[in-house]
Amino acid sequence: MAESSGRAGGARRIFSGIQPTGSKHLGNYFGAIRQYVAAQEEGEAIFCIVDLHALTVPYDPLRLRSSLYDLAALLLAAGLEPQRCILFRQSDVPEHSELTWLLACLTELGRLQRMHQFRDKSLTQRELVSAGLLLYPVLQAADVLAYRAEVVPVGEDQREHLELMRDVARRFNARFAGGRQALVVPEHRIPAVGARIMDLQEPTRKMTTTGGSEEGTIYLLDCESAIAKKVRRAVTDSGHEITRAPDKPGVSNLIEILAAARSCSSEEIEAQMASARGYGELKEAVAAALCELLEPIRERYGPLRSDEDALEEILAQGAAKARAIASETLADVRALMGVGAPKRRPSGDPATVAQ
Ligand code: AQP
Repeated sequence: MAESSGRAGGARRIFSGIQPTGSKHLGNYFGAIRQYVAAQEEGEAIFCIVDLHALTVPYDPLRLRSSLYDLAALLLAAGLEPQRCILFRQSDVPEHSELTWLLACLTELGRLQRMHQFRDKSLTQRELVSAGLLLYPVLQAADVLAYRAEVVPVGEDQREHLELMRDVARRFNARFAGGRQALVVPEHRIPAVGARIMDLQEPTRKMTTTGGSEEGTIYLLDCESAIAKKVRRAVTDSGHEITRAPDKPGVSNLIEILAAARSCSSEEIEAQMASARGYGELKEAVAAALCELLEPIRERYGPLRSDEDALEEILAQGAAKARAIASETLADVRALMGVGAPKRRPSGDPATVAQ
């Protein structure tokens, strides 16, 4: 049975998924996309545009297709390189859906009902609250476990889902594999800075694709003047000291954003800003750093987005490579769970079932 320990060269496998919903924002970039780009240096990097997850909230089928291309082009513009990673569309690899069902049969209903994301979204969603929304974390577990990935780069909001997937993998291994790591129990990787970027207008809630304010959300493709305007209008707090504190969520968020943009710690930003004349200077520094960071992504995006055939080709090649890995895991999972015809050794001895 293929397991991560037997991987050629011992390279770590890194996997993450991202939804093709709406326009991607600064939180997605610092929490996830930037980590994806760095992961290409480190090991076998696999990234999935999770269109099946996007069906769990109200959506328009035509818009979904075009958002998928938007996101594929954005990921490439941000630095993913098809020669150095596998980039694919979730629905092109049917093993994700099959594994979801198999793992759903190992997941407690009550735990899914208590998940924060399910509770929040089912309360605010005006249209159908589907069983798909409840099963969202199981599909996410299937995404990662199908690749026996060791590391999952995500933002802070995904911590609870990662814990569930780890527990599902452990339960599978205990119940069906005699405690062996037939499914790898993955580690999450949450960045030290930028793991939870907050809305600029409501700095006590996270920057988000759905339900956030337009003015409080910096999109990765915002032009320089839009970035400057949003940062200038960001809600700050009373006082004038540029330090983080629980009663200063607005300033704390701006410090965190600047630290993430400059790839340093928030303490360093506080030290650099110690002699600043006030919040205006902090905002100027944030706007300048974001414009510098995002300009090259915006420039690369246009030409990439305009060639949908090329994007399809990249996704198709990625899906073929992804499927080769996921189908091996599925064959093992099916065999261990007693599903389908028994796997037989190629020697032809019909009495011997391979596991
Ligand atoms: N505010 C954030 N700060 C840091 N990381 C964040 N992420 C999301 N928001 C923040 C991380 O981005 C990755 C992709 O998340 P997704 O696939 O859920 O995409 P999304 O729908 O665009 O994410 P949102 O904004 O959180 O949308 P909602 O809440 O509307 O569904 C993940 O790794 C996530 O942690």
